[in-house]
Amino acid sequence: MRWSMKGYIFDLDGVLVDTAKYHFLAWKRLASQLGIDFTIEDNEKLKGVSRKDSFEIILSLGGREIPDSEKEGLMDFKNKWYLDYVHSMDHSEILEGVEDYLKHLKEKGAIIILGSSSKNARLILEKVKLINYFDYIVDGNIINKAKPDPEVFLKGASLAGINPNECIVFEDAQAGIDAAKAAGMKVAGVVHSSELNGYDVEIRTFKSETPYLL
Ligand code: B16
Ligand code: MG
Repeated sequence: MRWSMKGYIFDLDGVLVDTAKYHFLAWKRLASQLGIDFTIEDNEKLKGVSRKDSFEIILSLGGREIPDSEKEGLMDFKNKWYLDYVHSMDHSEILEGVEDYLKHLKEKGAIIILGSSSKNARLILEKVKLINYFDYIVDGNIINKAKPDPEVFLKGASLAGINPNECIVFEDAQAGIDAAKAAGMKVAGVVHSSELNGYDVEIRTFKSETPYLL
């Protein structure tokens, strides 16, 4: 199958870099302080999900209720711990084959867009030195509705002045795949270990030749 798309939209966490492990460590620290047992399996439920929604999932796993007035402060602690990890990131944390693929797309003249729920996306792209590949960045700071709402991807297409059906989204999380389909885009499922459904093509690693067919 060969598709020639105009826009290539990349999720960040789990597609370009593996920051899920840092989210896990920071959430686990907060969960422990709240007396909630939070496992690596539970962490799968947070992939692609906004910070606020992630915290609600953790609270419900622990059967805990916390006044809304305290939630922001607790999420700020989590983000500070997460950023301690992010600040030590460098170029070596880019997932296998990603940079070669971005180079390939640039040479083809494709439009490269970031579509991430993360409010830390720009900082992470700068730390790993991928930021210059991106023509447009849509992140958690400029969207109102988190994945699986299609807003993040539709905004990317609209900034680039292209139609949704001219875009393919690379996603590793079910919420993101659902968002991309709801946007009317093609989806490449970047499959690590968890089960995903609803994508059009599967990619295990960008090192394989699969992406070059797109
Ligand atoms: P932050 P993505 C998502 O990024 C992560 O997958 C998800 O685990 C995280 O909760 C969310 O970003 C918000 O991140 O706390 O940095 O704003 O996969 O959409 O690139
Ligand atoms: Mg992701």
